[in-house]
Amino acid sequence: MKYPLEPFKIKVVERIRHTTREEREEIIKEAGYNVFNIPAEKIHIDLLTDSGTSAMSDNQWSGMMLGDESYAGSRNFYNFRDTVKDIFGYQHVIPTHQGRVAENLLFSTIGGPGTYIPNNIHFDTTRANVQSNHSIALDLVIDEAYDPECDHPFKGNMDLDKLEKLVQRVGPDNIPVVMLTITNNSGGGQPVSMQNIRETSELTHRHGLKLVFDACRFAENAYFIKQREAAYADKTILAIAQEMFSYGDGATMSAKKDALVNIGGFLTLNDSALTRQVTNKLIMIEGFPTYGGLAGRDLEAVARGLREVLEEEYLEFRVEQVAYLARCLTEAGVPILKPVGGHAVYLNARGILPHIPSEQFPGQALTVELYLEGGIRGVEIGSLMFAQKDQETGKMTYPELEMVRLAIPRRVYTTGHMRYVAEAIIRIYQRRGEIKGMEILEAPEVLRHFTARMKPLD
Ligand code: P71
Repeated sequence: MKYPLEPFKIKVVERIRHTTREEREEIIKEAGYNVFNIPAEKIHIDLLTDSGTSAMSDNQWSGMMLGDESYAGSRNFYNFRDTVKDIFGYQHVIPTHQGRVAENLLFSTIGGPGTYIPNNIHFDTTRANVQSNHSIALDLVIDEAYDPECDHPFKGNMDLDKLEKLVQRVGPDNIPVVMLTITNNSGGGQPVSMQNIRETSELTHRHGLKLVFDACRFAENAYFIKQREAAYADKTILAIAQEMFSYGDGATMSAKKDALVNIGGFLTLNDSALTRQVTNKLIMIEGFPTYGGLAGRDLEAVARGLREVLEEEYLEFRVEQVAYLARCLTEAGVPILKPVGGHAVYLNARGILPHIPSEQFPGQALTVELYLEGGIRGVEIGSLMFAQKDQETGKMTYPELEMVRLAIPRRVYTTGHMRYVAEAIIRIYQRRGEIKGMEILEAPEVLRHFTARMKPLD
């Protein structure tokens, strides 16, 4: 089995503290069986998210010492802006402190009652920002995305038929923007092909609509295009990224993913009038347009991270490390979402725990077991996160997939850590029949997975 070799060596280390199984039983109970409530020091391998958890390079850290903390016109802003413009190619660059603020600025400006925002699949913060601005959020990904066994190379693709039908049904005037999430996180970190981006762009622009990327993991998407789409095998990642973005009109970005930083984001747009509206809001909620809620040093780290993420050796290891964990699991028969995504392995909780129905949160039950078995923190992406009352009918709807995501932080864990994670999961899989469902004790209506308190069923 190919053993991915880290293309970096370690200059600074961070201690991991061990807990015993008995300690973990106490800790998870106190946390209301919700891993968001566990102090990070009580976690052995933290795969809750790949967001904001990257290890920065010596190059990024040294850039932080060059932070210019001027209120207006910091030199780091210009470096940040020029880097974003070089890769994304849009006219205006609006810094924010994370991705969801870019979403909020966009949807609070263009959304509203009677409007529809299609996406391949909205990520939960995007959906929440769309819905709280009274627009209807629609997921129009290809059907293959919902079949965890289907090995389609570009399972993040937009279904052009569904998009065309939506435009016919509600009319282009009621679709302020078409979104495309690259890679498609909620569908398993699956890429969108260049062909699909091009065709989505053609359809969108034919109706006079705008295409905006949710670009958090754009470099991973570009790497998959290089691997899987013949015409791109010899192109650089930068050239592929530039071509992807050339088909759109803007992007929201959480720099906490593919900009290899711990905090940061931006909105980048071609539309000058929209940019003016958004910038006025930015000043009210984030800060002056040359820092947008970030320190000058943070902007420098983003600029440098955006260059580093385009390095092919980095991306090869990144994708191979995730694939290695997936291979260890599939060889032991553990059902996972196929094909493996760019930033995470998604355990197929419905496949692992077929005896637990959606109303009893199989994904959450598995998440709890991961913590108990190995001190591993994953995140449920299933009924706890996504079950909701249908906006039009009021009926409770459950997501098609019940998954547990093991998101791999960038440049943080070694392949040895991946082996440890695989072994713990395989042990759980061997005793899967004993695992019971969960019930909610208390939870808010929106984004309930963050704060819900649960308990295992007897
Ligand atoms: C992820 C996150 C961060 C997260 C969010 C909610 C619960 C747990 C973890 C954030 C995304 C994302 C996409 C496609 C926008 C955001 C928001 N993902 N779009 O996957 O994946 O970015 O966190 O910087 O606001 O763990 P933000």
